[in-house]
Amino acid sequence: MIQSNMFKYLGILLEGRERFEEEALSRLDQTIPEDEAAQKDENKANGPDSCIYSINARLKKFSDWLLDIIAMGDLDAFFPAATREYAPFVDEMWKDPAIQATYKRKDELHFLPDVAEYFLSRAIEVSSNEYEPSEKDVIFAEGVTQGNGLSFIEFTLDDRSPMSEPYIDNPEAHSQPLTKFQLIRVSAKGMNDGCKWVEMFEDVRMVIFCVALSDYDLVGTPVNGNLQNKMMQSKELFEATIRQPCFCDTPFVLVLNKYDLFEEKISRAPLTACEWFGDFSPVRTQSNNQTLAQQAYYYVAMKFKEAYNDHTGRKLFVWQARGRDRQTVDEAFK
Ligand SMILES: Nc1nc2c(ncn2[C@@H]2O[C@H](COP(=O)(O)OP(=O)(O)OP(=O)(O)O)[C@@H](O)[C@H]2O)c(=O)[nH]1
Ligand SMILES: [Mg+2]
Repeated sequence: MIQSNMFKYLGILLEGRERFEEEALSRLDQTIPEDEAAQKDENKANGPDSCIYSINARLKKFSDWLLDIIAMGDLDAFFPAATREYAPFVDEMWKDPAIQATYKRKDELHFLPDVAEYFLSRAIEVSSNEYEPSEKDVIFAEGVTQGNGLSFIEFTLDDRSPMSEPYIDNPEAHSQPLTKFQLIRVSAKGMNDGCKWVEMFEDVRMVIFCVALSDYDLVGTPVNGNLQNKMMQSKELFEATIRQPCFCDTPFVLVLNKYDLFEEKISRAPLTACEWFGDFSPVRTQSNNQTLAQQAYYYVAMKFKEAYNDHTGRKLFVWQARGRDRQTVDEAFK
């Protein structure tokens, strides 16, 4: 998955490079005075024009090949099988000044995830036959949770609060067994498929619904050909889940994840980009020390709480997390 994704990221960069090169060259054309342009036309045989986004002929050949494969939807037929063979190209490409210049404009490459650099900059290591993803690599990898299947993990958590347990006075408190938890992961895709098997979960003690806060201005994968905002997709799934008759007595916890990305983008992309959040109006007063991100977070939490309360008459527990930061996830579980 990590190896195939690396070629997907490279493809997005190469497509961006082509676009930026075209734009830059056409701008150059327009700025060249007429007499020079006439001379340039005569000299065309001397080779193509170039700019900072241009790559050498060998890399261009590889780029054309990869982009063709991606356009045909054949990436999976080649990768990860051919990863090792093409790793030197990926490495060379990533280090090429044209790709680095393209990467500098990553904000304009909407489909390029922030992990692209993390993996592309280690192309040789990641492509080796001996490559064993570290825990961090797995946390950073995309698509690990995309299957429709269910998966689960069992864990214990020291959920005894140091405030309520007299730790020092009562050393026996330590020897009490910790509560065991079983976390079952249900992907959004699985939930969308009619939810027939959701009744299997009738006896779960709690539903943890996870939403990426940073989805508010993103477009999701089209459902029945319709493009839809990712936060709206989450809202619909949330509403469909809380309406499941088998969850009528089950408490819900909402984890609002990707707070770091949310914080980073909220000042450049307004929260109102999502139609559900159309009436968000941050307050800026001297007595209000909350940052824009904090205010936006509380507003989003409130929207979900309202939706939950309207339907169930109960209170929704909301927590904020940054999935790459273990501590915030542990706190959410506690
Ligand atoms: N910055 C940041 N990244 C996160 C956080 N939680 C998970 N990720 C990253 O999100 C990616 C998970 O990717 P995907 O498998 O595409 O899942 P997703 O992005 O949650 O969901 P999709 O909308 O289906 O793409 C990995 O790169 C994770 O490291 C977070 O709180 N902050
Ligand atoms: Mg993703």
